[in-house]
Amino acid sequence: MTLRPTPADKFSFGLWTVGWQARDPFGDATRAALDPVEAVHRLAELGAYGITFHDDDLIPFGADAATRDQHVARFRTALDETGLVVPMVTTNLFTHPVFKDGGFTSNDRDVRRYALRKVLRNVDLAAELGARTFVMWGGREGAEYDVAKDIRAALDRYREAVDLLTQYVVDAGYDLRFAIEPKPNEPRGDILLPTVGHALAFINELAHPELVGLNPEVGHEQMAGLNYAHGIAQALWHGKLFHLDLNGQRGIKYDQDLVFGHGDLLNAFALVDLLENGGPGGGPAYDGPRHFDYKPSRTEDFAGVWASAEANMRTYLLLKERAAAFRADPEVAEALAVSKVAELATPTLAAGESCADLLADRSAFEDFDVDAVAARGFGFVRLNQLAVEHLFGAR
Ligand code: 3MF
Ligand code: MG
Ligand code: MG
Repeated sequence: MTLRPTPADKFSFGLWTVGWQARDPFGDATRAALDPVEAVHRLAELGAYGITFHDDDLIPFGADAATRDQHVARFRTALDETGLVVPMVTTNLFTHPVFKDGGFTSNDRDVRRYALRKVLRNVDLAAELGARTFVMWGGREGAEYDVAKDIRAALDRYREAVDLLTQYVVDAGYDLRFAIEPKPNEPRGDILLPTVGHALAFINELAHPELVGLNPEVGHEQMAGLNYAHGIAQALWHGKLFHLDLNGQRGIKYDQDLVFGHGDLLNAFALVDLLENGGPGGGPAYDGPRHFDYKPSRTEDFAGVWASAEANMRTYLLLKERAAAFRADPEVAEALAVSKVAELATPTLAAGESCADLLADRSAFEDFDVDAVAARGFGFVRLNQLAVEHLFGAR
């Protein structure tokens, strides 16, 4: 087993992750600013394949055109030197105070128009750098006070914004799709499109639903008490897993952004098993970037930043190796059969069988031995223990 990541593993990081200066609501920064060029070089050395950014991570907010071009040019040079790619770009519509009531859904129409202009400019940059996914995390699209936000009007404005952006991409001929990143709260008291399910339903109401999918984040679903691996499975089922944000979260509390696997490790195991082995014929179910959106903890110096970046990738590779061992174990195969896991893929009615046929089938009801079947155990605990033991490396 090699735990040395290579570009073939498709690991990517946000500039804002390793570049986080660790300012929090209670304390000042504990680290100096990180030059994006250095981030590119260090991540490439560690074996990552991609780097992603918000416009403001790369180009300081409000920079003039010449300064903007300089920042982009330096960054491009670093990409060329290292071979790192930019699979995804996103827009910061949350830091500047002008966005305090949101971007696309601010009550103030002038702010909404400004937000659209900021995103449109960034869409051009994304296309220029060859990104295929444009993430939209609406962190400030929400409210603290129920009476202060007309939620139906806000959803109308959200849809108006996404429809305008998808039409822009179609008209420009860009090979770019949008991915909505749900989050239940933080920084707003309540954020619009709080979970994978809400976002999936919203996409159905759009003018170009085929251009819009999801970027689900581990911690965001877990902050709502939801099962991330289940959310990812449903996103895959809808054909909407365009991108994903991997990190760690321990329970329903503030957004922790821990290293991937440093939260619910068993769910991370199930997730990697799904991504790597859940596709047709047991291959990968997802071939996009394995993108880490974590924060090197505030306690860490720069050595700790790079150690934590590496930890995300090592954990992923370890889980991938453990999931392969789980799938290859004959005792697991036997336990899966006892648990009838594969039987769920068999349609409940036979091919060509009608509802009338089902009604006429006495074995399905009149002669069905309810008590005998009810008494049968499924053996799920034994199966899960096998997963735990593989996760420990005990098998
Ligand atoms: C916040 C997030 C965001 C998004 C980012 C990408 C700052 O909890 O996860 O990170 O991932 O805006 O669009
Ligand atoms: Mg997050
Ligand atoms: Mg994120």
